[in-house]
Amino acid sequence: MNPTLLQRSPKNPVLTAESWPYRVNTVFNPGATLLPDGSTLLLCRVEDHRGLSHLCAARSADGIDGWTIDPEPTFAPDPLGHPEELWGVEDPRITFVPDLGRYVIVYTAFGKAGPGVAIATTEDFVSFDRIGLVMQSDDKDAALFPCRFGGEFALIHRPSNERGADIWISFSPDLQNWGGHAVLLPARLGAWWDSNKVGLSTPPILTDEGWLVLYHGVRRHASGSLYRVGLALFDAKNPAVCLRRGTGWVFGPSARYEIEGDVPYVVFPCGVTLRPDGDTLYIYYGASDTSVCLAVASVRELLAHLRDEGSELTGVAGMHFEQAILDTAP
Ligand code: BMA
Repeated sequence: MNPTLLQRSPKNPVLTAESWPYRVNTVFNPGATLLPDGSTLLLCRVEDHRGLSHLCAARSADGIDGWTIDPEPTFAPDPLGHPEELWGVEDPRITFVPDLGRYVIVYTAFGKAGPGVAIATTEDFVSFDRIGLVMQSDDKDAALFPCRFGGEFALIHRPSNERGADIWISFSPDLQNWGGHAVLLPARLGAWWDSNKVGLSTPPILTDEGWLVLYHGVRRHASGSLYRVGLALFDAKNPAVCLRRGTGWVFGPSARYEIEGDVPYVVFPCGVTLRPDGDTLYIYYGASDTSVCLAVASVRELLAHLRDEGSELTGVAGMHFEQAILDTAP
């Protein structure tokens, strides 16, 4: 792991339960976006003392400190209108879609059937239009691409079952009806850091070399699970094509706030903003399912790292599945 690729902010954790204007248990896994005035909005997952989550917005001029937090939940579960949200809404990813002139929020809706993927849209983070559940359970870790491909929207998500949990891509003409499902990035096997379970971290980032994707890999061990972050690159015009996949993880729990908390040894990015220099990324992550933290990275350096130590992958998602695993073996 290259320790310099993602630099922890000295202000970490940037937001905690103590920052909140009302009583909460934990705040973590925030979606992020830049607003038209250049300020940063985080849509944080807030867990209350029942254990149920809602979303609450925090705004900051520089994306680092001076946060103003909504005085009450910004986006609360609607269990009557949307029973799939009975036990809460979690882990939002935000994509601004210029075509729609709206922010599209993709989140986990947790209901009796299990966690599924739901979509809501907003112009202002004050009023929201729900599209509702788009991927049935078990499915989570989803985000929308900001543009269409051949006229269709594309969604990354992570269905899971007893056989494992791989990252998939699906397409839709209208954000409601989804098809063209294909595996995008399979979990590796055996002892790998990303064996058994992988999931999208932040929404994909468009670079000169393609879509840069941060994803989390989970390694299960005797006393729990270890959540770390790795990189992959996908074709700019056809995001179902994986161009490169990193070998090792680039970020993992080591700071005190990442190894102590409600769920220790978890770093879980859901939000990213590209700073005005066009290279610096502010990556917002949940630490130990307890606080909101910030890590700073350079797109140029992440791409160079993928070139140096990643393996080249060819083939459309869902094809060459076994080959992809062999290709990435050491
Ligand atoms: C995942 C998600 C995340 C959580 C992580 C670690 O499955 O539920 O919300 O941060 O587990 O607990």
